[in-house]
Amino acid sequence: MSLIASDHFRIVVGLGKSGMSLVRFLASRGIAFAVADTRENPPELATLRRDYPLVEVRCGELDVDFLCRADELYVSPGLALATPALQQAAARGVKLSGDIELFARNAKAPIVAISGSNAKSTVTTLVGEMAAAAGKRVAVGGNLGTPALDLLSDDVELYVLELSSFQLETTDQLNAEVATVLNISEDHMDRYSGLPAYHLAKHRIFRGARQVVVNRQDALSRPLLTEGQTCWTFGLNTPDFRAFGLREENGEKFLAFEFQNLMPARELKVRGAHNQSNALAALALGHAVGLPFDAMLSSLRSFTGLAHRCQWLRERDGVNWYDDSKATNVGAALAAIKGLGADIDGKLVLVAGGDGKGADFSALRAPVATHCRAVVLLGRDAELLAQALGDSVPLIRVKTLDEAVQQCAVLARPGDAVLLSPACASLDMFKNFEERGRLFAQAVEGLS
Ligand code: T26
Repeated sequence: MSLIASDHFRIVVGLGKSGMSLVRFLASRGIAFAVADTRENPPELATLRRDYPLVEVRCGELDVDFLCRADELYVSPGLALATPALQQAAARGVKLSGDIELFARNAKAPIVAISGSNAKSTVTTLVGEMAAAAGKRVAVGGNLGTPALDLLSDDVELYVLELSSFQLETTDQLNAEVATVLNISEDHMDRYSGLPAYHLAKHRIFRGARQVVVNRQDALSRPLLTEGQTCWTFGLNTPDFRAFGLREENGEKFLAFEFQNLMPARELKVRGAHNQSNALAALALGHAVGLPFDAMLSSLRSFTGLAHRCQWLRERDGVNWYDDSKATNVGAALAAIKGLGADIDGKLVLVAGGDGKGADFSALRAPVATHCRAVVLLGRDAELLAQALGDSVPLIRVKTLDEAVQQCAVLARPGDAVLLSPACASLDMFKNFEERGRLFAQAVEGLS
């Protein structure tokens, strides 16, 4: 790994999980590179020093002259492209790229690419399970699980990738076999100038795609240009040509493709309209890459949902407890509040709050007023949530998750459900939403 300035020298900017996958990829191909990170002690530093002791690493404030030794930078999704040092390097002719761009250039099998503000992990997991059930050698990852570059293998027949807007910002040409933006609602407003900029980043997923899947009930999911691309759609209404949807027959709802019923919606183990929509999206994506319906339907029948995604924890004194820690934005919390709220006899006791990332919480007010007995608030943006919710429902402020669980146990009555669905990121108090969910579940388990 020489440090000679040349046309073929790369710098990995950001040494987390995906940064380390870039290091492994570049090293294995004999490509010269160095590593930079704005943090003094990035997460994978010890691993890098152990496995690649000769690679140069620069920690702390980014040095533009150093960055300009590279012809291409692979920028972490955790670092804003607007960072001045990156923009200065770009102005001096350095290309800003990312791990997904490098993946796309090297993948030999078709790619199913999935983005959206919500449900992308669920749909990615479903399509992966469908492909496996169909006997395909499938590799699943990206923004969930394994970083994309670690999936690359000549044995793989199909890649299924979950992609975030930040990963797509550094991707020029994904060339997916089929791409989708499942839905768009406000998220990450601390990193974008507004919804249009966030929308634009997500829609880069369609670049070079041969087929697209569109949500009929979300106009923002529709790519601007589809000439030459095959377009499939999904939605909860009745399907037409090239469309997946719900059809009612003799009072029973069926998942359906065009004019053919596929299976009764009640056979899904996951509840709520949004989960029917997720199943239809997965069917559309799987169908686009030629998966047979029998394998896809058997995967749908056995799917019980992801951890921390409206996950049932226990029943105690007639109260059911749910962990929806993965609800890191308003849209996700709305789906849970409306979905679970409509499904229970009693009311919801909601636990919400954390890092709101500049979100507008006002859309929560009406459904919270309808479905919630009380809301327990915690975290950095608890007061912003309190302002948005107003006096529509009793609000209880707490400092810790343990305290939240104690309060909920007192507030909830038989028939009610307690729902952790924060509408916020967890990073103000926790390592990530998984840790937040685990600690909630632990506290719930600890109740007598
Ligand atoms: O878990 C939660 O509660 C919420 C997580 C969200 O709301 O979606 N996550 C992000 O917004 C998010 C997380 C966005 C990552 C982009 C990337 C990562 C990977 N996770 C995080 C921080 C990679 C790098 C960094 C930090 C860097 S890189 C660099 S150079 N200097 C840095 C919530 O500081």
